[in-house]
Amino acid sequence: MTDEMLKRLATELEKADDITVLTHAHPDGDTVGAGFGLVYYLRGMGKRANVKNSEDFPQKFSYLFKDYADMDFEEKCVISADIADVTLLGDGLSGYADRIDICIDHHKSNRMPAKKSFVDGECCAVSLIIYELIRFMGGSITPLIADCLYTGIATDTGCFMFENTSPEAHRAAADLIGFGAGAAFINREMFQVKSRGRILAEQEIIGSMRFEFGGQMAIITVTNSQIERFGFERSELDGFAGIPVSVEGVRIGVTLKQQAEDPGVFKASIRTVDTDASAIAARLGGGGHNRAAGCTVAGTAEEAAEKVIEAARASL
Ligand SMILES: [Mn+2]
Repeated sequence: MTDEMLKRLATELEKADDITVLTHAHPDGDTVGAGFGLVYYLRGMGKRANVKNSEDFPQKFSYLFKDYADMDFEEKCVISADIADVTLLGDGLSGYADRIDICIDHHKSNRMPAKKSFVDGECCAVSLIIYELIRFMGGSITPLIADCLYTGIATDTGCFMFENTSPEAHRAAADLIGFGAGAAFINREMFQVKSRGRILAEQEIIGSMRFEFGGQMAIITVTNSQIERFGFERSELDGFAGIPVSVEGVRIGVTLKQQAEDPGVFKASIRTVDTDASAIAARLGGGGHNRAAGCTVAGTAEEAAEKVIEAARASL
Protein backbone atom coordinates (compact mmCIF):
# COMPACT_ATOMS: atom_id res chain seq x y z
CA MET A 1 0.00 0.00 0.00
CA THR A 2 1.33 3.46 -0.85
CA ASP A 3 2.57 5.75 1.93
CA GLU A 4 -0.17 8.19 0.99
CA MET A 5 -2.87 5.55 1.61
CA LEU A 6 -1.19 4.35 4.80
CA LYS A 7 -1.10 7.93 6.03
CA ARG A 8 -4.83 8.40 5.41
CA LEU A 9 -5.62 5.06 7.05
CA ALA A 10 -3.40 5.89 10.04
CA THR A 11 -5.20 9.22 10.46
CA GLU A 12 -8.57 7.43 10.47
CA LEU A 13 -7.42 4.91 13.09
CA GLU A 14 -5.83 7.54 15.31
CA LYS A 15 -9.10 9.39 15.70
CA ALA A 16 -11.25 6.26 16.04
CA ASP A 17 -12.23 4.52 19.27
CA ASP A 18 -14.72 1.86 20.40
CA ILE A 19 -13.95 -0.14 17.30
CA THR A 20 -15.39 -3.36 15.94
CA VAL A 21 -13.28 -5.17 13.37
CA LEU A 22 -15.30 -7.52 11.15
CA THR A 23 -13.87 -10.66 9.52
CA HIS A 24 -15.40 -12.69 6.71
CA ALA A 25 -17.60 -15.77 6.95
CA HIS A 26 -15.80 -19.14 6.73
CA PRO A 27 -12.75 -17.29 8.03
CA ASP A 28 -9.30 -17.97 6.62
CA GLY A 29 -5.91 -17.21 8.14
CA ASP A 30 -5.73 -13.75 6.59
CA THR A 31 -9.03 -12.38 7.84
CA VAL A 32 -8.41 -13.91 11.30
CA GLY A 33 -4.77 -12.76 11.42
CA ALA A 34 -5.52 -9.25 10.17
CA GLY A 35 -8.61 -8.94 12.40
CA PHE A 36 -6.96 -10.03 15.64
CA GLY A 37 -3.64 -8.38 14.75
CA LEU A 38 -5.36 -5.04 14.20
CA VAL A 39 -7.45 -5.35 17.36
CA TYR A 40 -4.42 -6.21 19.53
CA TYR A 41 -2.58 -3.24 18.03
CA LEU A 42 -5.52 -0.86 18.61
CA ARG A 43 -5.83 -2.10 22.21
CA GLY A 44 -2.11 -1.49 22.61
CA MET A 45 -2.79 2.11 21.59
CA GLY A 46 -5.21 2.35 24.52
CA LYS A 47 -8.34 2.02 22.42
CA ARG A 48 -11.31 -0.27 22.97
CA ALA A 49 -11.63 -2.77 20.13
CA ASN A 50 -13.21 -6.15 19.42
CA VAL A 51 -13.07 -8.57 16.54
CA LYS A 52 -16.20 -10.28 15.23
CA ASN A 53 -17.14 -13.10 12.91
CA SER A 54 -20.48 -14.44 11.73
CA GLU A 55 -19.78 -17.63 13.71
CA ASP A 56 -17.20 -18.85 16.21
CA PHE A 57 -13.62 -18.64 14.98
CA PRO A 58 -12.26 -22.09 13.99
CA GLN A 59 -10.22 -23.77 16.70
CA LYS A 60 -7.25 -24.24 14.36
CA PHE A 61 -6.56 -20.52 14.86
CA SER A 62 -6.96 -20.72 18.64
CA TYR A 63 -3.28 -19.86 19.24
CA LEU A 64 -4.23 -16.35 18.07
CA PHE A 65 -7.12 -15.83 20.50
CA LYS A 66 -6.71 -18.17 23.48
CA ASP A 67 -6.38 -15.19 25.85
CA TYR A 68 -8.75 -12.90 23.94
CA ALA A 69 -11.92 -11.58 25.56
CA ASP A 70 -14.44 -9.12 24.15
CA MET A 71 -14.36 -5.64 25.68
CA ASP A 72 -17.56 -3.91 26.76
CA PHE A 73 -18.37 -0.73 24.84
CA GLU A 74 -20.83 0.90 22.51
CA GLU A 75 -19.20 0.72 19.10
CA LYS A 76 -18.53 3.96 17.24
CA CYS A 77 -16.36 2.69 14.39
CA VAL A 78 -16.73 -0.43 12.25
CA ILE A 79 -13.83 -1.76 10.21
CA SER A 80 -13.97 -4.65 7.74
CA ALA A 81 -10.81 -6.70 7.17
CA ASP A 82 -10.37 -8.88 4.07
CA ILE A 83 -14.07 -8.68 3.11
CA ALA A 84 -14.66 -8.10 -0.61
CA ASP A 85 -18.45 -7.94 -0.53
CA VAL A 86 -21.37 -7.62 1.91
CA THR A 87 -22.48 -11.19 1.18
CA LEU A 88 -19.20 -12.39 2.74
CA LEU A 89 -20.16 -10.92 6.11
CA GLY A 90 -22.30 -14.02 6.66
CA ASP A 91 -25.71 -14.12 8.32
CA GLY A 92 -24.39 -13.28 11.77
CA LEU A 93 -22.89 -9.95 10.66
CA SER A 94 -25.24 -9.03 7.79
CA GLY A 95 -26.68 -6.21 9.93
CA TYR A 96 -23.37 -4.39 9.46
CA ALA A 97 -23.75 -4.19 5.66
CA ASP A 98 -24.57 -0.48 5.57
CA ARG A 99 -22.61 0.48 8.69
CA ILE A 100 -19.00 0.04 7.66
CA ASP A 101 -16.79 3.04 8.26
CA ILE A 102 -13.44 1.72 7.09
CA CYS A 103 -12.85 -1.11 4.64
CA ILE A 104 -9.33 -2.60 4.49
CA ASP A 105 -8.92 -5.17 1.75
CA HIS A 106 -6.72 -6.60 -0.99
CA HIS A 107 -9.33 -8.05 -3.35
CA LYS A 108 -9.30 -6.30 -6.72
CA SER A 109 -12.99 -7.19 -6.98
CA ASN A 110 -13.80 -5.33 -3.73
CA ARG A 111 -17.24 -3.76 -3.78
CA MET A 112 -17.84 -3.31 -0.10
CA PRO A 113 -19.88 -0.20 0.62
CA ALA A 114 -17.87 1.77 3.21
CA LYS A 115 -17.42 5.40 4.15
CA LYS A 116 -13.68 5.06 3.50
CA SER A 117 -12.06 2.25 1.53
CA PHE A 118 -8.41 1.23 1.61
CA VAL A 119 -8.01 -1.46 -1.02
CA ASP A 120 -4.65 -2.56 -2.40
CA GLY A 121 -5.35 -5.19 -5.06
CA GLU A 122 -1.62 -5.80 -5.56
CA CYS A 123 -0.96 -6.75 -1.95
CA CYS A 124 -0.92 -10.49 -1.19
CA ALA A 125 -2.66 -10.25 2.19
CA VAL A 126 -4.56 -7.81 4.38
CA SER A 127 -2.26 -8.96 7.16
CA LEU A 128 0.63 -7.49 5.15
CA ILE A 129 -1.27 -4.18 4.88
CA ILE A 130 -1.75 -4.21 8.68
CA TYR A 131 1.96 -4.93 9.10
CA GLU A 132 2.87 -2.00 6.83
CA LEU A 133 0.40 0.20 8.69
CA ILE A 134 1.84 -0.59 12.13
CA ARG A 135 5.38 0.02 10.87
CA PHE A 136 4.25 3.26 9.19
CA MET A 137 2.66 4.41 12.46
CA GLY A 138 5.82 3.52 14.38
CA GLY A 139 3.86 1.08 16.55
CA SER A 140 5.29 -1.91 18.33
CA ILE A 141 4.69 -5.47 17.25
CA THR A 142 4.26 -7.92 20.12
CA PRO A 143 4.94 -11.64 19.59
CA LEU A 144 1.16 -12.21 19.51
CA ILE A 145 0.62 -9.55 16.83
CA ALA A 146 3.55 -11.07 14.94
CA ASP A 147 1.86 -14.50 15.08
CA CYS A 148 -1.38 -12.99 13.75
CA LEU A 149 0.20 -11.16 10.82
CA TYR A 150 2.58 -13.99 9.96
CA THR A 151 -0.40 -16.38 9.86
CA GLY A 152 -2.25 -14.13 7.42
CA ILE A 153 0.69 -13.63 5.09
CA ALA A 154 1.68 -17.33 5.14
CA THR A 155 -1.85 -18.57 4.46
CA ASP A 156 -2.73 -16.11 1.69
CA THR A 157 0.56 -16.86 -0.11
CA GLY A 158 0.13 -20.63 0.30
CA CYS A 159 3.18 -20.79 2.55
CA PHE A 160 5.05 -18.39 0.24
CA MET A 161 4.47 -20.62 -2.79
CA PHE A 162 1.83 -18.68 -4.76
CA GLU A 163 2.71 -16.20 -7.48
CA ASN A 164 1.46 -13.34 -5.28
CA THR A 165 4.43 -13.88 -2.92
CA SER A 166 6.22 -10.55 -3.21
CA PRO A 167 9.59 -9.40 -1.88
CA GLU A 168 7.54 -7.37 0.63
CA ALA A 169 5.82 -10.57 1.84
CA HIS A 170 9.18 -12.23 2.51
CA ARG A 171 10.61 -9.11 4.15
CA ALA A 172 7.56 -8.73 6.38
CA ALA A 173 7.69 -12.45 7.29
CA ALA A 174 11.38 -12.15 8.16
CA ASP A 175 10.69 -9.09 10.33
CA LEU A 176 7.73 -10.81 11.99
CA ILE A 177 9.89 -13.81 12.92
CA GLY A 178 12.25 -11.25 14.43
CA PHE A 179 9.33 -9.86 16.43
CA GLY A 180 8.61 -13.33 17.80
CA ALA A 181 6.30 -15.04 15.29
CA GLY A 182 6.46 -18.83 15.69
CA ALA A 183 6.89 -19.58 12.00
CA ALA A 184 7.57 -23.32 12.31
CA PHE A 185 4.61 -23.87 14.63
CA ILE A 186 2.29 -21.73 12.48
CA ASN A 187 3.26 -23.39 9.21
CA ARG A 188 2.86 -26.86 10.68
CA GLU A 189 -0.59 -25.94 12.08
CA MET A 190 -1.72 -24.24 8.87
CA PHE A 191 -0.26 -26.53 6.22
CA GLN A 192 0.56 -29.93 7.68
CA VAL A 193 -1.75 -30.90 10.50
CA LYS A 194 -5.05 -32.48 9.48
CA SER A 195 -7.50 -34.54 11.48
CA ARG A 196 -7.58 -38.26 10.81
CA GLY A 197 -11.08 -37.98 9.29
CA ARG A 198 -9.93 -35.22 6.99
CA ILE A 199 -7.02 -37.33 5.68
CA LEU A 200 -9.23 -40.38 5.11
CA ALA A 201 -11.81 -38.24 3.31
CA GLU A 202 -9.02 -36.92 1.12
CA GLN A 203 -8.22 -40.42 -0.03
CA GLU A 204 -11.81 -41.00 -1.20
CA ILE A 205 -12.17 -37.53 -2.73
CA ILE A 206 -8.92 -37.78 -4.68
CA GLY A 207 -10.01 -41.22 -5.83
CA SER A 208 -12.92 -39.65 -7.70
CA MET A 209 -11.04 -36.69 -9.17
CA ARG A 210 -12.37 -35.78 -12.59
CA PHE A 211 -10.18 -34.57 -15.48
CA GLU A 212 -11.26 -32.40 -18.41
CA PHE A 213 -9.69 -30.78 -21.47
CA GLY A 214 -7.09 -33.51 -21.90
CA GLY A 215 -5.98 -33.24 -18.30
CA GLN A 216 -5.66 -29.44 -18.19
CA MET A 217 -8.50 -29.17 -15.70
CA ALA A 218 -9.14 -31.26 -12.59
CA ILE A 219 -12.21 -31.20 -10.36
CA ILE A 220 -12.89 -32.71 -6.96
CA THR A 221 -16.14 -32.61 -5.02
CA VAL A 222 -16.63 -32.65 -1.27
CA THR A 223 -20.16 -33.53 -0.20
CA ASN A 224 -21.96 -33.01 3.09
CA SER A 225 -22.35 -36.76 3.48
CA GLN A 226 -18.57 -37.22 3.19
CA ILE A 227 -17.97 -34.58 5.87
CA GLU A 228 -20.46 -36.39 8.10
CA ARG A 229 -19.21 -39.89 7.33
CA PHE A 230 -15.54 -39.08 7.92
CA GLY A 231 -16.39 -36.78 10.81
CA PHE A 232 -14.29 -33.69 10.23
CA GLU A 233 -15.00 -29.99 10.66
CA ARG A 234 -16.05 -27.77 7.76
CA SER A 235 -13.27 -25.41 8.80
CA GLU A 236 -10.90 -28.16 7.63
CA LEU A 237 -12.16 -27.84 4.06
CA ASP A 238 -9.64 -25.16 3.13
CA GLY A 239 -6.70 -27.32 2.14
CA PHE A 240 -8.73 -29.26 -0.45
CA ALA A 241 -8.59 -26.33 -2.87
CA GLY A 242 -4.90 -26.86 -3.53
CA ILE A 243 -5.23 -30.55 -4.42
CA PRO A 244 -6.54 -30.59 -8.04
CA VAL A 245 -4.08 -27.92 -9.20
CA SER A 246 -1.19 -29.93 -7.77
CA VAL A 247 -1.58 -32.60 -10.46
CA GLU A 248 1.03 -32.46 -13.22
CA GLY A 249 -0.35 -30.89 -16.41
CA VAL A 250 -3.38 -29.36 -14.67
CA ARG A 251 -3.75 -25.61 -15.31
CA ILE A 252 -7.14 -25.13 -13.65
CA GLY A 253 -8.07 -26.96 -10.45
CA VAL A 254 -11.56 -26.74 -9.01
CA THR A 255 -12.87 -27.93 -5.67
CA LEU A 256 -16.66 -28.06 -5.30
CA LYS A 257 -17.86 -27.96 -1.72
CA GLN A 258 -21.48 -28.69 -0.99
CA GLN A 259 -22.97 -26.04 1.29
CA ALA A 260 -24.27 -27.13 4.69
CA GLU A 261 -27.15 -24.64 4.66
CA ASP A 262 -28.20 -25.44 1.10
CA PRO A 263 -27.22 -28.84 -0.33
CA GLY A 264 -28.35 -27.62 -3.76
CA VAL A 265 -25.49 -25.12 -3.84
CA PHE A 266 -21.76 -25.76 -4.22
CA LYS A 267 -18.98 -23.35 -3.42
CA ALA A 268 -16.34 -23.60 -6.14
CA SER A 269 -12.73 -22.84 -5.20
CA ILE A 270 -10.75 -22.19 -8.37
CA ARG A 271 -6.95 -22.39 -8.43
CA THR A 272 -4.93 -21.78 -11.58
CA VAL A 273 -1.34 -22.15 -12.74
CA ASP A 274 -1.19 -19.69 -15.64
CA THR A 275 -4.69 -18.35 -16.31
CA ASP A 276 -6.79 -15.77 -14.48
CA ALA A 277 -8.86 -17.58 -11.85
CA SER A 278 -10.95 -14.49 -11.08
CA ALA A 279 -12.08 -14.31 -14.74
CA ILE A 280 -13.44 -17.87 -14.52
CA ALA A 281 -15.15 -17.12 -11.21
CA ALA A 282 -16.58 -13.87 -12.61
CA ARG A 283 -18.37 -15.82 -15.39
CA LEU A 284 -20.30 -17.52 -12.58
CA GLY A 285 -20.89 -14.37 -10.54
CA GLY A 286 -17.91 -14.76 -8.23
CA GLY A 287 -14.51 -13.14 -7.93
CA GLY A 288 -11.12 -13.27 -6.29
CA HIS A 289 -7.49 -13.13 -7.25
CA ASN A 290 -5.40 -14.07 -10.32
CA ARG A 291 -4.54 -17.56 -9.13
CA ALA A 292 -7.22 -18.15 -6.50
CA ALA A 293 -10.89 -17.28 -6.85
CA GLY A 294 -14.31 -18.58 -5.93
CA CYS A 295 -17.98 -18.57 -6.73
CA THR A 296 -21.15 -20.41 -5.80
CA VAL A 297 -22.90 -22.70 -8.27
CA ALA A 298 -26.40 -24.10 -7.92
CA GLY A 299 -27.40 -27.63 -8.89
CA THR A 300 -26.37 -31.19 -8.25
CA ALA A 301 -22.65 -31.98 -8.00
CA GLU A 302 -22.75 -33.07 -11.63
CA GLU A 303 -24.53 -29.89 -12.79
CA ALA A 304 -22.20 -27.68 -10.78
CA ALA A 305 -19.19 -29.37 -12.36
CA GLU A 306 -20.62 -28.86 -15.86
CA LYS A 307 -21.14 -25.14 -15.19
CA VAL A 308 -17.58 -24.68 -13.97
CA ILE A 309 -16.21 -26.64 -16.95
CA GLU A 310 -18.11 -24.33 -19.32
CA ALA A 311 -16.85 -21.25 -17.47
CA ALA A 312 -13.26 -22.56 -17.73
CA ARG A 313 -13.43 -23.39 -21.45
CA ALA A 314 -12.67 -19.84 -22.62
CA SER A 315 -9.64 -19.66 -20.35
CA LEU A 316 -7.80 -22.65 -21.82
MN1 LIG B 1 -6.93 -12.22 2.23
